Amino acid sequence: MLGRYDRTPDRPKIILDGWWEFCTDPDERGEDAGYPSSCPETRPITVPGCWNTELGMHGYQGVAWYCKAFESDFEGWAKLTFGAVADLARVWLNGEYLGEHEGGFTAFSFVAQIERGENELVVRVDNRHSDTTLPKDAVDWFPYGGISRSVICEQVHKVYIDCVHIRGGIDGQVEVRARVRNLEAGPITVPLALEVENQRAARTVTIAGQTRQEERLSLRIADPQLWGPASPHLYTAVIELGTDLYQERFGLREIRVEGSEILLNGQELWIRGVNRHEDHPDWGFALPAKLMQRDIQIIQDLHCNAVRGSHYPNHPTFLDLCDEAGLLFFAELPGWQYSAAQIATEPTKGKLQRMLREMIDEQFNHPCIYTWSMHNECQTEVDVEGDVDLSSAMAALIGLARELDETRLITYVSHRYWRDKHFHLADTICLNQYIGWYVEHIDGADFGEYLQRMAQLHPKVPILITEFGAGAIWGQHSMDAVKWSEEYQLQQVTSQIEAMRGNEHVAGCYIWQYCDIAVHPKRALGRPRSMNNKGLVDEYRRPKSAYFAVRDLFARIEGEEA
Ligand code: ADA
Repeated sequence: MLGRYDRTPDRPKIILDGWWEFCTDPDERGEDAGYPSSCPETRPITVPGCWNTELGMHGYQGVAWYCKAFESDFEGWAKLTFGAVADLARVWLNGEYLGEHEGGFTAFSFVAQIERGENELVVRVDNRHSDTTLPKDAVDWFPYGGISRSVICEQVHKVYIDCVHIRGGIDGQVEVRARVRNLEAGPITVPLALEVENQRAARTVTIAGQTRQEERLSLRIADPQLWGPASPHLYTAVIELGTDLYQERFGLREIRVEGSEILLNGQELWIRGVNRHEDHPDWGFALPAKLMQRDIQIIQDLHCNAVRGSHYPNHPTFLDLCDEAGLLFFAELPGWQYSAAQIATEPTKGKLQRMLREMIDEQFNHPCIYTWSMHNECQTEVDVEGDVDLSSAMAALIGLARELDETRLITYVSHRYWRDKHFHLADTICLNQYIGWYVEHIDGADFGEYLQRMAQLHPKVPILITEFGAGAIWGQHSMDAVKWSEEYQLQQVTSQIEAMRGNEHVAGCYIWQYCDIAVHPKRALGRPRSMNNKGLVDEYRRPKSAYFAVRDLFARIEGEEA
């Protein structure tokens, strides 16, 4: 399933997870030769999954083919949704080319005619990266390839609900914006209705032939129960368009900043967070739901109230679980260490904008998401240099985010401290720093002085330390707390949290990172075990000493904030 519940329970559907036929295509012959049916050797592989976790496939960066034969007991229009394919996907249904999608962390779909009886779905996947892909090559996580999230084929009527965005205010006011679609040639008039908790709004709509249009409906919930970490109340909206039904959960909550504070439902919030990659040695990006649930349990045991989905749009099931757990979520695009030129020029400029639209479209209704982050550690100390006008490009990207979603904070993450030229565009100042790990000082400043200097420069904006930490190899102990020992990590993380608590301009932090992760093969030499070892738990979720110290510290801070 794509999430914790079925958004379209009335639509007949075929879940295409499970066994597919698979072959690699290192010389890229497949498109001309008609892979995978003509491929000399195919083998079974499971979807969702990442091929790099198959034996002997660890380092494979290239093209591979997937094929699934499946039976349908319905025919006609069907919506074929891929939860995510890493990274470039080309799709054929019964020999007909449906199109392509680039970007390994957002869902995409095609509406096509399906046959009653036997059908065949073929997907060509390419997980190579370069300077013009999003993310770029050689990032600090493993570039897994494959159909990494669920695939679903569902029957749709000639008019159906394509996408729903729900805005829920703390006064109980609910507005639903539904994108509705008519697949027929001529216009169709149908009833549209919204129901939440016995409140109902309805009217008829006319949708022109072969178009998509947005329709709005609103109502007010009496005696509103707000969504927040202490009590994550969720409502369900049921939207009906003719005979099509769409249900979606949402929350009533408000997030805003006031001076150097972040306010959730009018109350000051101090973020106790971790950065989390979707990674596990056995699963790659394709974590099973059970493991996502366990991660949430561990993160809650740490007394966190927030997770940063570093560095890409996360799995919808994980977001559903955060909604239920009351864990705030920091959602981000994978523009990781892009140069100013990459942000400001095509094709990467357009790719950031397209993925931003996809991420917001798909994830809009999760109350857990309180902020959208445009990118991480890019060359943001530049404004305009020659042909590169980073200022205009950043203003345009952030402007687009605000236009798509005026209900959340918009930001980006920087490691350029006082040299950064774009903080005025963001609602929060998000800083990554590794004083005490990669460097001892920044321009002569120790960590406390660094915080003071940032606060003096930006006294009226909340500061979040979005990354800080130290590498520790699980089980490595040292009397002298040397680097790579659990003791060093414990000291580093806890002392920096204490320093942040001592500065009233800091609105919280995200420890780098939740669990140890595999790194890109090109980075392996600088990373013992070919892993980024800054996790509070290792890759199998075994706790290090810092885990217990952070748990105590976050529990204390939670108490101070209550
Ligand atoms: C960066 C980056 C992370 C990770 C981290 C580290 O700040 O944002 O993705 O690479 O450093 O461990 O060095």
